[in-house]
Amino acid sequence: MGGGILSGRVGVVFGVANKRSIAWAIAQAWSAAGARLVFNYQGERVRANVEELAAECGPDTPVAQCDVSRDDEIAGFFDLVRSRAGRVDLVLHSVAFAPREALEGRFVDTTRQAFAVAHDISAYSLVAVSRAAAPLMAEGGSIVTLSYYGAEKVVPHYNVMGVAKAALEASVRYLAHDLGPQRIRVNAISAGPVNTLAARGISGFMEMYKHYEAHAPLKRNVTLEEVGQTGLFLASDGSAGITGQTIYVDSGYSVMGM
Ligand code: NAD
Ligand code: 0WE
Repeated sequence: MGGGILSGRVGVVFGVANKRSIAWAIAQAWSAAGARLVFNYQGERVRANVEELAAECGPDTPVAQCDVSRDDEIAGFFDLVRSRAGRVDLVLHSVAFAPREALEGRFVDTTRQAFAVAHDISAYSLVAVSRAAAPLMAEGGSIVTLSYYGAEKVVPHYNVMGVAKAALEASVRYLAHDLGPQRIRVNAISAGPVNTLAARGISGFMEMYKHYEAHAPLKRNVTLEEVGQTGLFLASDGSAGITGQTIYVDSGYSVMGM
């Protein structure tokens, strides 16, 4: 991996659950470009999965628990990153959660608790992770998160997740302003629908998938590899002048007015 465009860089990856995770697609692209990686897992349920995938990036790839709703786990995770890698150049935040009921009924019925949980895990966690990573990013670097069109326009049933993604995209801009002087760039990828664990449970997901095929300019859905390659671009010096942005990887769907 000596000659890759990310050789010598250390990347921290939040959000791999299985091989279909968007985080895994981006991690594979980073690893193939020569980055050394550290992975989180959310809890024991996905630990073995993540350990197995991480080993594909190198035999000593560190894997550690980090529930991003817990400040103590974020602190402990970055202690481990410091001891195992000594530095951070890249951070991938590919984490979202809202209670299932909140994605089923009407947005107007969102409870205070569901609103708080969705924003805590899906938006605030980017702020917390960025603050913990920044002291290790002494030579600057790139922070990448994942968003979705429901941040900007109403997508039926996306509900409180759309509001949380709007907060996430605004957080990207404010983080870009704060961390820019340290040469840390912060950007979001707004991906079209991808058939992952987080999407599969959603009723009507297949109809939405077909709707994109019918209406997006490219007349197809995006692939995990395409999202991975944009993640690689945003991590690399090829995007050195880009920060605070939301980049659409959606077959062009978001430009359509009808
Ligand atoms: P996924 O289920 O593979 O990934 C979601 C991840 O979030 C999982 O790894 C899960 O463990 C993690 N997570 C949830 N709560 C957490 C917590 N408290 N602490 C730590 N980790 C936690 O699904 P995905 O589709 O790859 O989702 C990744 C990101 O991509 C999300 O931000 C999602 O909103 C975004 N996204 C997905 C799509 C899509 O259609 N799949 C489209 C656009 C954006
Ligand atoms: O961000 C997402 C989904 C994130 C997500 C998924 C779940 C399912 C299981 C967050 N929380 C939960 N909670 C659960 O209990 N996407 C962009 C995928 C997605 O989800 C939708 C979509 C799309 C696209 C929900 C409704 C409408 C469209």
